[in-house]
Amino acid sequence: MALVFAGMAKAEDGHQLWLRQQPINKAKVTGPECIAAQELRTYSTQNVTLKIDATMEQDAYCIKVNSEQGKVNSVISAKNEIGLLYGAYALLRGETTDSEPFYKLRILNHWDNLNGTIERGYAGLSVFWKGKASERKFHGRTIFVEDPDQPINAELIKEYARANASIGINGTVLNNVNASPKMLSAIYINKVKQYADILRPYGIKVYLSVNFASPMSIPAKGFNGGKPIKTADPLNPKVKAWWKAKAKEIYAQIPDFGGFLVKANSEGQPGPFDYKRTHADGANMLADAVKPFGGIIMWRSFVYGAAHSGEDRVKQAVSEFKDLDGKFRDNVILQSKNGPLDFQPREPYAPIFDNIKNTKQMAELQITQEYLGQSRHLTYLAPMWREFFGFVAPEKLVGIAGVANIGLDKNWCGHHFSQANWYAFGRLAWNPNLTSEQIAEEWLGLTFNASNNEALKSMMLRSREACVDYMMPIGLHHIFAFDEHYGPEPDGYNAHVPLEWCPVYYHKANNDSIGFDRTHTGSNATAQYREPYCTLYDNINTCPERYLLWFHRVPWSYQLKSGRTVLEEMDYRYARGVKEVEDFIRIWNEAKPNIDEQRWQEVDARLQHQLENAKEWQKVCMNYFSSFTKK
Ligand code: GCW
Repeated sequence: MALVFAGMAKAEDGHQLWLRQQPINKAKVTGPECIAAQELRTYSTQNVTLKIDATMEQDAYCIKVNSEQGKVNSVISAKNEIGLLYGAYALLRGETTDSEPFYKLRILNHWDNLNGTIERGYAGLSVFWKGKASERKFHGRTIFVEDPDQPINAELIKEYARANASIGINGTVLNNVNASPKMLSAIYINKVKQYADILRPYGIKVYLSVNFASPMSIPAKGFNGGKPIKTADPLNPKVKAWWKAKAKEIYAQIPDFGGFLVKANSEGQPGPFDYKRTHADGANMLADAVKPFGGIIMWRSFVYGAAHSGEDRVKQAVSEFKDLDGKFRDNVILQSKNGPLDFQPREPYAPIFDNIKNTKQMAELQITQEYLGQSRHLTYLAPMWREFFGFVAPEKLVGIAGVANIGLDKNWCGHHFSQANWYAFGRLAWNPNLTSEQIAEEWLGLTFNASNNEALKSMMLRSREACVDYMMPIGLHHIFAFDEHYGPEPDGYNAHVPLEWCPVYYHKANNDSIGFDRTHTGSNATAQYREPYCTLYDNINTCPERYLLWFHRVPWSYQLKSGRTVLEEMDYRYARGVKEVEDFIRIWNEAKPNIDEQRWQEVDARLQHQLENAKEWQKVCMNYFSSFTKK
């Protein structure tokens, strides 16, 4: 018989995320019977009274801890059961303060396809959509097709709901922004309703990404005899009527449906521009359709290659949207990525946040580490998001969206430490003023019982900067291998794809110089920034060196503040990045006695891989860039 010793680390596979408490089942909980009560009864070490206080703000909670004669009795008050639930999770985390969320909209964006695959997903297939393997193959690879007959996995979605509620996330977009029109077909709306029913008690609303041309291929209930129509022109009365009928059809099943997220006229997606209409025409038409039901439209500004094709890509969002500012309905929110290009390890902030003043805005952060080592590198993203909030005041925004890193992998995120990014996203959406350090400490405590392990915390806090160093230091950007966005390909050029997808377009290295001149002598992207940044970035002497090659083109002989030339500085930074990963491995080794076996091994294997990758980046990039100076 196997002996189990008290206190021996139990095997863990990470599926519990940061919710690893063992049931205690001793607490007395009084007040309304709800999920908060169940959670506290199961996991709390103290007795708790739950109180509804209708005067409180939505989602806010108030915790009072009373200790009498060695017995702890807490009181949690909130406006409704959802607020109580947030309070319950806070109490279970050991918080004893009052709190209310900074943002009303704290939304995950899943780039999940109906066939079960996930665009930029690195943790297995979709938790929402299941496909089946088709008989056809593409270059030897299995192709998945939709299979709406597959039942949903209600248990897993309940776990998903609980995890999100525990960090305050209150909305989720269930499908890819590169949206299939089929998402809006009756059979899938029915599935969305099933998800909404599971998520509702956890305070999570569902939203959908929509394909702007949906009216051309999908019927809307009670409209046009069940036939699609021939256009998606937003000013066409039939199109307006189609979307109104579709909204009615959705809300009949999901009365608290959140609304639509739209990627239009970007990377091949249809949109209003196809009919010579503006983004405002498109967004407002949809806004009118969901308005009677309280819905919103999140319209993405990630648009390039449409009306301003050919212009420096980082300028195009402002060019497309600036003149439309103030022309959107009040239930439209413009959703923009934190940087002007595309979720690079480091970008300056996106100047669209400066240029749009009379339209509601949301930031889109990417939790899935598309360009930061995916689920194979340990890269803690809170410092990157906090950096963004240093430029774009949280008050400027009405909400935060995060591109999810969740899949069917046992531990949800592929890398155990990628869970920290999901966690950090939720915590920052609740309170963007929390520090990266606080969040790391909290997460380490809950996930590894290691809240006061300074070394692990420092590893997390240094990891994003290390990634910048070993991938693309001093303002280099987008020098990734085509499509996978994983390894290095600084010489990447392909005549068959848009130039804006090619690494050489971004660094422009030749025998004399390197960098993209985005100052007034070049593309003048600096002019899109508010002061003092406009002047600061435009002038090479004041431009922070972390953005040097993003904004400036310099000769190879250019000396940085360190006294090193550009190439020497690169050499120094790539090496520094590699050394950092070596140090992470050392730290992880030292933590071994305190970490359960399986998770330790899995993280260790990934760290070894990360080190190999970092060395590869160093080698490939240094070989390539030094070749110019040797000619
Ligand atoms: O980051 C790029 C990705 C695409 C993505 C696109 C977008 C969903 O490489 O995969 O498509 O951005 O954000 O729309």
